[in-house]
Amino acid sequence: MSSFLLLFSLLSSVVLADVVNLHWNITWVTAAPDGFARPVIGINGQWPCPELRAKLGDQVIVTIDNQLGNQSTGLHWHGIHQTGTSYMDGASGVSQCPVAPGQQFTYNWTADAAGTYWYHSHDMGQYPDGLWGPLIIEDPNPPFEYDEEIILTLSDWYHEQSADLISAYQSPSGEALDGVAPPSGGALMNSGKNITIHVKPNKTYFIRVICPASYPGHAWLFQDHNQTTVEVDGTYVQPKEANGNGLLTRIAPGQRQGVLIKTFNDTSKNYAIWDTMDVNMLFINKGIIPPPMNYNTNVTGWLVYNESAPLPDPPVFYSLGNANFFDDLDYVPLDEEPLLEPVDHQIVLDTNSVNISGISRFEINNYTYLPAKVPSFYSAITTGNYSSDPEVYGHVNPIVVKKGEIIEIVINNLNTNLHPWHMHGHQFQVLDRPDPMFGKFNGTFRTGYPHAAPVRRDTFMLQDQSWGVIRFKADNPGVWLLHCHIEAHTSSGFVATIIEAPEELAQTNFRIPQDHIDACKTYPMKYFGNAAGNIAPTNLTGANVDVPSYDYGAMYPPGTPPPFKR
Ligand SMILES: *[C@@H]1O[C@H](CO)[C@@H](O)[C@H](O)[C@H]1NC(C)=O
Ligand SMILES: *[C@@H]1O[C@H](CO)[C@@H](O)[C@H](O)[C@H]1NC(C)=O
Ligand SMILES: *[C@@H]1O[C@H](CO)[C@@H](O)[C@H](O)[C@H]1NC(C)=O
Ligand SMILES: *[C@@H]1O[C@H](CO)[C@@H](O)[C@H](O)[C@H]1NC(C)=O
Ligand SMILES: *[C@@H]1O[C@H](CO)[C@@H](O)[C@H](O)[C@H]1NC(C)=O
Ligand SMILES: *[C@@H]1O[C@H](CO)[C@@H](O)[C@H](O)[C@H]1NC(C)=O
Ligand SMILES: *[C@@H]1O[C@H](CO)[C@@H](O)[C@H](O)[C@H]1NC(C)=O
Ligand SMILES: *[C@@H]1O[C@H](CO)[C@@H](O)[C@H](O)[C@H]1NC(C)=O
Ligand SMILES: *[C@@H]1O[C@H](CO)[C@@H](O)[C@H](O)[C@H]1NC(C)=O
Ligand SMILES: *[C@@H]1O[C@H](CO)[C@@H](O)[C@H](O)[C@H]1NC(C)=O
Ligand SMILES: *[C@@H]1O[C@H](CO)[C@@H](O)[C@H](O)[C@H]1NC(C)=O
Ligand SMILES: *[C@@H]1O[C@H](CO)[C@@H](O)[C@H](O)[C@H]1NC(C)=O
Ligand SMILES: [Cu+2]
Repeated sequence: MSSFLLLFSLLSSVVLADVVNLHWNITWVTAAPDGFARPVIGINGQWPCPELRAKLGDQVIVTIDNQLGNQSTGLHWHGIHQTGTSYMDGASGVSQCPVAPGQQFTYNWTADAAGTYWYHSHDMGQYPDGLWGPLIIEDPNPPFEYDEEIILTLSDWYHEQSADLISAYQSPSGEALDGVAPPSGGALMNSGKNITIHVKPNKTYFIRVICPASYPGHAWLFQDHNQTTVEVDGTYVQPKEANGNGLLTRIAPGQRQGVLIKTFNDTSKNYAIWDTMDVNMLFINKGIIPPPMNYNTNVTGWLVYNESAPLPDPPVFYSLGNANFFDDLDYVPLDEEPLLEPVDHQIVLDTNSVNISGISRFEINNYTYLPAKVPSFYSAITTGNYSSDPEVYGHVNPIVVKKGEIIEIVINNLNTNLHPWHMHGHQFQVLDRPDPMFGKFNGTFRTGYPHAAPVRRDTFMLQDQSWGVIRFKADNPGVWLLHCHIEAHTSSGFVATIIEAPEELAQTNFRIPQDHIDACKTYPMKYFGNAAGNIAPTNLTGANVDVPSYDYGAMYPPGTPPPFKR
């Protein structure tokens, strides 16, 4: 591209950028997506929460008003890099203080990468109560053609509230559950059961599939229709086809996948959309006890061509445990970004569940994440020359990386369940991720891995008792979480904190926005100093060192098994 053209396109993007300005009241709403009415968390009196849509280059400004009365809140923009705006990332206790009831708080960030994303609460283990929605950054020039767009969300649903589920999980009987019990309301599609999606004949649909699940992953297909994957987690990939009658496509909690389907010319029939929760993740008690026989992990919806024609049952595609899946490691980014090398810094994380004084937790290299008394980003900008010293961040599993380094992270999963790992602030290359039971990474990749241009995503599923290796370039100074996206596990300390280029953060003249400081004062939580809230960076006296019980409501007294219907 000539410099003239480059200048022209920069100018045109400046001219076309808009401000998307939203005011969201966060409130309790009653909803019954599976027929059972319960309180859920909605926005402006509505549930499901609204879709947020912006154009590439737009400035997104969302003011939230916490009207919940009895819980704090906050919103994370899942997959958005927040380049230069780490403090807008929305992770409570990390990039901001929790927003207390009665408080308002403004997020302001640039929609700098097109793709399929979502937003959700990153406070109190709260998003399974319904506080999430699709987040779409439209591309003015997508690298494929389509006529219309559809959003399809695949999630799980509980009749119990998150606070109670997390209390139950952290009770002495919780660890056997390996997370939380099978969802009581089963799977939902677009936050409902029996949904219909009306389609026109002879059209190409771009379907943005989002998995805002809180526990198991999902697999889905469109009866008789082939689907072609063109995007994963905001990364365009070389088109790859899955045949509707054989291969299933999988999606993990937190992930997104953009697929194209071509509708038939014949409008006499309708077709099922079939989805199942990943049954492998529903085995409890160290992977031994299967979900109850009568437990339906499936949900069905329909592509409707003809409203007068019947809605067919989904075909039975396979006997469970005998399905063929697409391996997401075989998607190739359209930009073919080469494998990042050489590695400047390798980090090895051994991960497992652990019982600490009767409380079920997860640990990373023998440490469970304990919240700091100051959001870690605020510690990075207020500890001066000490900001590169992991000590100052306390018990948050800090990983300090320098600007420009190529970082390799090896995650060894010693646990008997699968875990979807998500990183804020980046999309990482996924180099290798073998089948279950491969043990720990020994320095040797499998034959054929890593690929020359590895798939790049912000969330990847790690198999049980096996390993995964990812790489990224530390080109986005900020404080970013790396955590399992099963919400009960996040709340149980399955979290590390990447402190990226803290020396740069500490040296800017950045000032925390006044409403973010006000959130801290109201909660209350300190907003300067180290993890203990001390000004002397190495004085950690008073920092959190004990595991909190997350006893939000004490619905289940210690020792009592949680009342899940099995
Ligand atoms: C979905 O349809 C099935 C079969 O008709 C029915 O039994 C079930 O009650 C429906 N669920 C909801 C929530 O409408
Ligand atoms: C948000 O809540 C305020 C205060 O109750 C109310 O005045 C306003 O109309 C609400 N906004 C929306 C969009 O519901
Ligand atoms: C918060 O309020 C909701 C809605 O009234 C209620 O259902 C829930 O039990 C309350 N939660 C806590 C932890 O008090
Ligand atoms: C949002 O951020 C942009 C870019 O930094 C800034 O120009 C604008 O003033 C901010 N708007 C608000 C309402 O804070
Ligand atoms: C299908 O659409 C193409 C244009 O996309 C058109 O040429 C063709 O006639 C259409 N066929 C039918 C059966 O509608
Ligand atoms: C789906 O793909 C298979 C294999 O590529 C092909 O044989 C079949 O005709 C395709 N079906 C449709 C409906 O396009
Ligand atoms: C629909 O009809 C057009 C010709 O009009 C043909 O090119 C196309 O392959 C047909 N589509 C399907 C899905 O059969
Ligand atoms: C729609 O379905 C009805 C009932 O099966 C059928 O009578 C009608 O011909 C169909 N319409 C089209 C356009 O195929
Ligand atoms: C769920 O779908 C699978 C695959 O088609 C099937 O084997 C199983 O019987 C279904 N379960 C129920 C309860 O319908
Ligand atoms: C974690 O603890 C185990 C058992 O005490 C020990 O063998 C292992 O080396 C420790 N791991 C790390 C990374 O410190
Ligand atoms: C390393 O692990 C791989 C499987 O991940 C295995 O095939 C290989 O034999 C192991 N090498 C050594 C030296 O243990
Ligand atoms: C360390 O911090 C604690 C708590 O703020 C304070 O009481 C103590 O005096 C400090 N110690 C030193 C040596 O400054
Ligand atoms: Cu997990």
